Amino acid sequence: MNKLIFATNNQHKVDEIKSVIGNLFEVISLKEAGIDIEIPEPFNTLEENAVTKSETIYKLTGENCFSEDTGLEVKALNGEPGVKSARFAGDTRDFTGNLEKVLLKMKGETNRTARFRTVVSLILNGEKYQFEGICEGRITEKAEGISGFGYDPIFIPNGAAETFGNMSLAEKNNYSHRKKATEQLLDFLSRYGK
Ligand code: ITT
Repeated sequence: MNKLIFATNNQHKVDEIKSVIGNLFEVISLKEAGIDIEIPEPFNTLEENAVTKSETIYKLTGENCFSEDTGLEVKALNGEPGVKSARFAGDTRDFTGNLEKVLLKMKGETNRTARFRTVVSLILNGEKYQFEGICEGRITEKAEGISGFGYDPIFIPNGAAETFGNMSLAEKNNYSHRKKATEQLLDFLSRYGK
């Protein structure tokens, strides 16, 4: 039970989640497990895509595992890019193209409210569990900073003056959707079986 495979191909997510879990559990990325597959994310909700990712790896390995699906939900864009966050500007999954598309669609828009939402899907001893983490904030007028990944340079979390792109990983963790979802996962794991 101490070992968990993290069903992701995104190394930034691995770094962020390992920074929260520390050595409480051994988190093994797909790369570290020697698994090289692209897991499809065909659904219209973060919840369904997250479950698909964890189920795929559970069927393959029979090991306890978890996955997460994250979306940037922009109010003035009716929740877009949302579940399409990875491929907003096309199938090349280009981080810069994606954030430029958001900035373009938000040009002149005064309501810049947005949030990141992370859904974690855990499969533990064959049972499925789900956790959620939300970070409210706003979209900037232009990209700022080079830290993090994805939409980090265009998102300022509530209570901060800088974008995630201008924060260290530790600073991002003070606000992060992923940190909040991972804390719920940790809380569940620490109580499991007691
Ligand atoms: P998986 O292998 O885990 O599926 P992925 O990169 O495809 O990795 P998602 O399907 O969850 O991940 O796609 C979400 C996209 O949203 C991701 O590629 C980033 O562009 C963006 N994103 C996710 N979390 C983010 C964060 O904390 N900060 C900025 N952008 C983020």
